[in-house]
Amino acid sequence: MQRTYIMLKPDAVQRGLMGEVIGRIERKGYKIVDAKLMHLGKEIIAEHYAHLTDKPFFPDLEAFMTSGPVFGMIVEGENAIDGMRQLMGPTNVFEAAPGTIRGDFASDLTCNIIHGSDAPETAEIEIKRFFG
Ligand code: DAT
Ligand code: MG
Repeated sequence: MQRTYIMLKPDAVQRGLMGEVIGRIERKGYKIVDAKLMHLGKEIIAEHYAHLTDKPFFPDLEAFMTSGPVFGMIVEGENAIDGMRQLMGPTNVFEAAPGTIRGDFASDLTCNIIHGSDAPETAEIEIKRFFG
C-alpha cells in the first residue's frame, strides 16, 4: 500500500470539478483517507514548488495557487503514486491524452486541475506539509 498527496487546484474547485475528479479516483479503486479544503499562502507554495521558484512562470504559478481554495487529499492504494500520475496525465497538458484528468479538463500549462506527488520521498514530505 502506498500513500500519495493529491491536491485539486483552485481551477478545479472554482469550476465545480471536484466531484468529477474525486469520482475518477474512487472508481480507480483508491481510498481517500483524509481530505480538507485549504486556502494556501505564498510561503507554503514557495516551499511546495521549491524546485520551480527560479522559473519565469513561477509568479503566475504562485498567483494561481493562492487565488482560491484547494482541496488536499491523502490517497491510498497499491502503487498509488505512479497510478495517480497516470490518471492525471503529464505536466504538459498539450501532451495529455483524452481520458486523463488533465487531458479531459485542462487546456493551460499553469491551470492544470490537479497535483500528485511524484515519488515516495516527495509523497511523505507533502503529506507531512499539508496534513502534519
Ligand atoms: P507536476 O505538477 O506534473 O508534478 P511540476 O512539478 O514540474 O509538474 O510543476 C508544477 C506545476 O508548475 C505544474 O503542475 C504546472 C506548473 N508548470 C510546470 N511547468 C510549467 C511551464 N512550462 N509553464 C507554466 N507552468 C508550468
Ligand atoms: Mg510536481
